[in-house]
Amino acid sequence: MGVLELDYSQYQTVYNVLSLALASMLATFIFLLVVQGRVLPRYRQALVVSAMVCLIAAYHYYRIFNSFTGSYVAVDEGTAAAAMDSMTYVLVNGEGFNEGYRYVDWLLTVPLLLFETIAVLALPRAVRKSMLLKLIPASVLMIVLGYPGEIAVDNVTKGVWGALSTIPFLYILYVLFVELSRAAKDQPTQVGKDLNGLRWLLLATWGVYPISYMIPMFGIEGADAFVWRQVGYSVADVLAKCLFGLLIYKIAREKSADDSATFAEEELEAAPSSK
Ligand code: RET
Repeated sequence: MGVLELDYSQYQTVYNVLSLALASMLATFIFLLVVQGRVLPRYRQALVVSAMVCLIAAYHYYRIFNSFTGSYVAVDEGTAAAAMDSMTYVLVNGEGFNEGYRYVDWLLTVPLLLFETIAVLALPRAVRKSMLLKLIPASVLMIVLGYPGEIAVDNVTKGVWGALSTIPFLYILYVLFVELSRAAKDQPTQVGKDLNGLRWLLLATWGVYPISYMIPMFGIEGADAFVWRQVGYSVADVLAKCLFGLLIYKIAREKSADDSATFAEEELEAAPSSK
């Protein structure tokens, strides 16, 4: 889909933000793989899953980027060929800009993000299982219900699907903020602190998605709405995947140091004296 025409700065904004997201995903993917050895084995699965999320996203950003550059061509309407502001980019016939890649990406990465959140807390097996059985189906439902509204052109259809998708979204927040707190009550205080950090980052970044989705409903129209949506989704993706992955790594390291005195000594204490 996409809009029919973008001006020079609108085109550049989308182009650059997609490129930034692709670079961030690739770099975080490599980082999370390289640091595997710097946490105890029991926390490595969370890091592997987080790296997978970044790789899946990098692939999709590559596809989104190509879809974008393939669907808009530059037309110079001015007399001076060098004048950038006379340049417009028009949507060419063909497949068009494919918004679906984002939803395919989320369908895979959102359940994985929830999995890594639960995994790094190292809760008892039964608690882990019961949380995931609630969170994962709800996250799939949230994405599937959001898609028809994303591709809809009128605001009423968008609103209806958006509202339906918000129900599982609120349920996920309820499970993370209420049920998970109850389940983690008997855990060491550090788990409680980690959990708090993770879910506030999660709420702050996940909240950007429905806001970006609703941009056309705020009266922003046409190309501006398109550009803001791409910027919103891409920035939110970088925070929800890369920054979140780095926080998972930080927590995994702290927990490793708490769990094992040898690890703490080798990884934390030995570092300054080895200089
Ligand atoms: C939609 C539709 C409108 C209502 C809501 C939505 C929520 C989307 C979210 C997406 C999160 C994606 C993540 C991706 C990172 O990998 C589908 C936009 C509530 C919360 C975290």
